[in-house]
Amino acid sequence: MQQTLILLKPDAVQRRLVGEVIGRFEKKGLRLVGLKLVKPSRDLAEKHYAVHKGKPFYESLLSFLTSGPTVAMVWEGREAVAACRLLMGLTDGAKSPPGTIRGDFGLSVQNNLVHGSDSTENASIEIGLWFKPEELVAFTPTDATWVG
Ligand code: D4T
Repeated sequence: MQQTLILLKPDAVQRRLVGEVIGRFEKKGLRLVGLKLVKPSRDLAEKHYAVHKGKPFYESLLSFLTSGPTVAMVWEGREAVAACRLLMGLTDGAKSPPGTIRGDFGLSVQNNLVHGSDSTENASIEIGLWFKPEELVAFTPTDATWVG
């Protein structure tokens, strides 16, 4: 079963969209196996966005991610990485279709509310950055045979 790291970035928390966005992942049928509120350090933000180091938006992106509380979560389910990316929509909120999280709640590229791992390999690395193994709780949902 795949796992993926989802962040509700500081804009989602400041705009009081946490419950709304978590509800979308829940209703999709994904199962929550890790959840915490974090004020990311510069070191954690640098590691998380290491792939973007040197790009023009890198410093601004780090300032944004470290600017306030972020909800870090691990969601599990069949094809969880791709399923979560589809729920999130495109990077640019203005170009993201209605019905997606970014399409419904934003116009910005940087302040795009949510992060989701883009591959199973990166999910594993990112989960290791944000969570200790003992912070993840495995369980079998009672509706597993119905939801998939
Ligand atoms: P994340 O990684 O946050 O889930 O976003 P995406 O996977 O959709 O997009 P990304 O990796 O290309 O970009 C990471 C992060 O940087 C911001 N960004 C991106 C930005 O501020 N300016 C830009 O020009 C781009 C391309 C938005 C998301």
